[in-house]
Amino acid sequence: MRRSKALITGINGQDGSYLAELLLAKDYEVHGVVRREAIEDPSHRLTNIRHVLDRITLHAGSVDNHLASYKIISKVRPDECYHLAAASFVSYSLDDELSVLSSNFNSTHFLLASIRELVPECRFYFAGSSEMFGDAEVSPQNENTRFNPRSIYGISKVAGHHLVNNYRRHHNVFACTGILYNHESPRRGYEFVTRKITSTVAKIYLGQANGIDLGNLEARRDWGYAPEYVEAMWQMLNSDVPDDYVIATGELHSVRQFLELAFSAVGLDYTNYVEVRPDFFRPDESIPLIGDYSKAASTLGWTPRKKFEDIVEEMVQQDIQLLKAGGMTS
Ligand code: GDR
Repeated sequence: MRRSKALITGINGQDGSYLAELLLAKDYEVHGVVRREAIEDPSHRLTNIRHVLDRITLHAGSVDNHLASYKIISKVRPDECYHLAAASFVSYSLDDELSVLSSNFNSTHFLLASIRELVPECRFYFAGSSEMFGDAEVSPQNENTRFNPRSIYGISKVAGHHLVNNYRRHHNVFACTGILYNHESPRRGYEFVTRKITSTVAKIYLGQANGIDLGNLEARRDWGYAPEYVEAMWQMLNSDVPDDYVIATGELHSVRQFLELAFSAVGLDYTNYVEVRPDFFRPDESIPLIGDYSKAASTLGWTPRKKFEDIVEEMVQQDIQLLKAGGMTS
């Protein structure tokens, strides 16, 4: 029997790399899209997928270029396409605003248009986000909650989601949006608050830093474990009907709780190391983003498993090992 073929955009990101591992374990032929500079310099840039490079096929190109997307889809002819590449840091700066919307929206559009024309039977996963709910009107949120994005990033994800729905309804593409809440791991980017904390805790513990500057310690998030969230992506594309799903833990924790656990994992008291910087604060986040994943549980059989405390512990320990091995890049 022919092996199923999957194409992952953003394969070197946190989610892309875990998804590649999951699909390889399921005997997929795995293809990934990365920027040309990364292929030219794999030892420095492809850190998250270095261990599977001999088992996957990489394609150089930028998915916010229509011709590049078209060529890659035409060459690979995937059975499943997971579109994870995006500007994913929630920024409120004007410079970022101008590029985030067009690149996040266009990349989704170019892929869907290429799939529709070249491989209409290919199943498509779109990485949606809890930021689509933004200033949510209710808490917890589910698939029926009204979108109210508060950032251009959130707007770009709502726009992409509408496009996905349009292709599903009008062009018969099996396309799904996963509305994923924050999900973390030792492969999280250093700019996100969890990894910023665990990488700095490792540095403090090993005598390479003295403290950490943070924004609002009372900000709360629904933090899950990334390897489990990529399982949900696969389950969505392998169910009977295309649909959208909230993927979350249904639990809220504050940045302060994360800090406390991360520092205590190395026997330190966070209050001696933290400086709160009001200029790092985001606009008001009074109604918390917390996800109701009951549809994913009943339809896909997906549930979150790893506990918050264990995620923090794993991230701190891994960062200590990484720093000792000289592999920390930030
Ligand atoms: P988020 O993740 O914006 O929720 O988006 P991030 O880790 O950046 O922020 C989480 C919360 O922590 C507060 N915070 C800080 N955040 C950062 N980055 N740095 C700080 O110093 C700091 N201090 C406090 C923030 O205000 C916020 O409340 C992530 C991304 O992965 C998106 O791509 C994804 O769509 C959503 O999660 C779901």
